[in-house]
Amino acid sequence: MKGKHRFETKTIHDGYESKSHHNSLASPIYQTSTFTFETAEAGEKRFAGEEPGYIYSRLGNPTVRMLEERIASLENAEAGLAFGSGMAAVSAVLMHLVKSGDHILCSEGVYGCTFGLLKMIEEKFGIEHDLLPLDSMEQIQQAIRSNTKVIYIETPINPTLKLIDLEMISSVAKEKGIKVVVDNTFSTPYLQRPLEFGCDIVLHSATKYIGGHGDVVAGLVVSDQGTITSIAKSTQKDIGGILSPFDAWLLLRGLKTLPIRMDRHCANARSVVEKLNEHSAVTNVMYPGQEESPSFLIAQKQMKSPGGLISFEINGGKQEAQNFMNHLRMIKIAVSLGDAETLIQHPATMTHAVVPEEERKRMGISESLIRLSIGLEAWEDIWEDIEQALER
Ligand code: LCS
Repeated sequence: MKGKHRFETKTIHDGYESKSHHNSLASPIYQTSTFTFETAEAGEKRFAGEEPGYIYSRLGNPTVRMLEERIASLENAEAGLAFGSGMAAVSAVLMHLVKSGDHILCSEGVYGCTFGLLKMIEEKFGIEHDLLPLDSMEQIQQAIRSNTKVIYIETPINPTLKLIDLEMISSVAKEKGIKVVVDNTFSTPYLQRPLEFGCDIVLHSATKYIGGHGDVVAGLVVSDQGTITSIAKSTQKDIGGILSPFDAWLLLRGLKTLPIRMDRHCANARSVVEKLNEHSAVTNVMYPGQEESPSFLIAQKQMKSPGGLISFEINGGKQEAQNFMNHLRMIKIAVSLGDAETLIQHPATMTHAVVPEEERKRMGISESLIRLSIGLEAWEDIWEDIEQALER
């Protein structure tokens, strides 16, 4: 079934063939840790790769495989791999690509724990990195060293929502034989498919829009078959950050409504952005869908829509930001994003608290910066809640 249909159809059908599962409409959950062999010799053949079939759920599970096939199809990739969290995916990919003495070039601005991981592998294994804006070809060419193995980017960047030109990055990287890894969490394959712009590996915190209901923590990776097989047999198998069959099933279910959910998230965000721009207590609205945004043209080029996240600064500092959040009535104060509920968080003290202050400032994360993950509620209710809290 893979590849035949349009995106909206693929989110529902790809990766699952009901005929092979007693015509069950919903995909079954193979809640098993291991798989039995008819004979000792059959087991030997499976381990040797001479006979197809499952062995042990850390090495592969049918429900998880359905999800891996579906996400690969949606990202237009050859293959996919599922993990127990977004960070398990990020670490397995980086551990696969680099070794001691290598260098990673990274977007100036990444999720706080990705920043923490880069620091940890620098301190423990001597894998160096540079965080740079990556907004011009000359700057990237100058920053590439003889030991640079990976360019790692988020676009949109968490939480400033700056964009990076995927085509530009991949053209520079290709010349030098460097792999480009894109964290596509904020966009999902419905809004942006980095492999189509020449990038090599795409990963997700599937905890967010892909799950979409705030009830699962998961990660996904897609790439060419060789790369995925290699990660599956090395950093996934031996470090072991795998996804459970039930969580894979939740994600298969979540994906079925991804396009309609994303359309609503995006439409709601546009309406709220307009209102935020008009409010006198709001000083700086960060949203790549506005013409005045430095990322506007990149959004037009590589995204179907700029997404459902908005960051903004308000008059004042940390105290004013926290006061505003404390006066919200419907909107929930929580990290994570991409859920049905509108969520709000304060990056400087929450998702990016691990990033040292100086580094945070360079990333554009001020004390008055607030990140909103626009939910699926009526946008008027979202705005009315924000407005009354701003007035207070
Ligand atoms: N990549 C991005 C862009 C993220 O935003 C996150 C989590 C991760 C990777 C890690 O994924 P996880 O292991 O949590 O599934 N971002 C969070 C956030 O912004 N608020 O809470 C978590």
